[in-house]
Amino acid sequence: MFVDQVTLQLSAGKGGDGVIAWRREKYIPKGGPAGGDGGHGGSIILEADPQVHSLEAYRNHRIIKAQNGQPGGGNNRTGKNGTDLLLKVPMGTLVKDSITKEVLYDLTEEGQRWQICSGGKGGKGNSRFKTSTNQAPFICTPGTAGSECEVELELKLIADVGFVGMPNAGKSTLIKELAHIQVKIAPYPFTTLKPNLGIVEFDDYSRLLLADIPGIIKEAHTDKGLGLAFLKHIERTSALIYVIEMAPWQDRDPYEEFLMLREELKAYNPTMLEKPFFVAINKIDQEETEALIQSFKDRYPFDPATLFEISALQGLGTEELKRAIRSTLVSKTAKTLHMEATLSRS
Ligand SMILES: Nc1nc2c(ncn2[C@@H]2O[C@H](COP(=O)(O)OP(=O)(O)OP(=O)(O)O)[C@@H](O)[C@H]2O)c(=O)[nH]1
Ligand SMILES: [Mg+2]
Repeated sequence: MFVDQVTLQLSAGKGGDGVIAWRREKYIPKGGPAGGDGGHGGSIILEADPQVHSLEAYRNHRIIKAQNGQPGGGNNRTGKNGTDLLLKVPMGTLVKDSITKEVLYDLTEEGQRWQICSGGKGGKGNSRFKTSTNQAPFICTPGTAGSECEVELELKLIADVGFVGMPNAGKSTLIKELAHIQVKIAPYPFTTLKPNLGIVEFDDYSRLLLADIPGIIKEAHTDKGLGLAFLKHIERTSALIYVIEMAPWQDRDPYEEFLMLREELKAYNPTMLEKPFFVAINKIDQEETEALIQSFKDRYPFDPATLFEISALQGLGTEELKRAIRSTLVSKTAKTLHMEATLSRS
């Protein structure tokens, strides 16, 4: 299951208490203090792991506690430290204060770690308090509490190119064609219910990460259809591809649909319109699409070089689109490499 938001209550481990103990050995009367220190409590650390794709692991696991430190022992034995808890999260996980929603941290790079709750310090045993004037101190200190917090984890995928389109436009078919991944495709709307990620590889072996998200309908910003919740997964992409289907028999105007998609994106976040984009006019293999395509082109106010006539199903025009993506987003990004390794395994 794809989970992209969870609220967690986290508590680091408490430090173990220091103890009062005495050295008791034959022939050594008044052996002096021998109480050891408590161990430190375990901390909680978040780590961005490219092999983790959603926050599902935390869906039914919302209260998380790290281990406490053990109390000290006799013979000056220090208590065992509590084990640190390493929580693996997907790359692109934002950590927010659960109440103010302020972003506290953003885990974007592979292996990036953040200690979110620090374990308590171990208390001191009575050995520590021995002085020249107090050879038998009856003092020890308790371990301190570990820090606690309630946070919201929100996943915003970090892909290079995001697909936007109405349901059934052919977005998943396009990601399948470009990235050669198996995704659910069907002739009805809302086939895709969670984002699909795929890697497109170029002739020079560079790669980019693509994200296909569920379809958007008019007034999605008022929560129609699946709403705009999934747009967050293409909010951080470097470029967008609008996938527009040419469907002559449905009495639809593809150009109006394109404008509608842009309006919905704008309602979500106006900066989405500032990203470089391409338009993939899809399903050109169908009959009677010429007039629609021409009418689209006639009204298209942007650079015609950003417009591609394709058939995702038959692989027509997709090479040209691929080349255009490549020239816009040149470098093979580190995150893509990491994702690639993971996706090829899963
Ligand atoms: N003829 C033709 N059919 C296509 C083409 N691309 C996609 N289709 C068909 O259109 C239907 C919908 O395709 P999907 O790829 O599932 O569409 P989607 O945009 O991912 O749809 P949602 O996930 O519901 O938003 C499927 O039956 C595809 O086979 C194309 O280029 N030509
Ligand atoms: Mg789909």
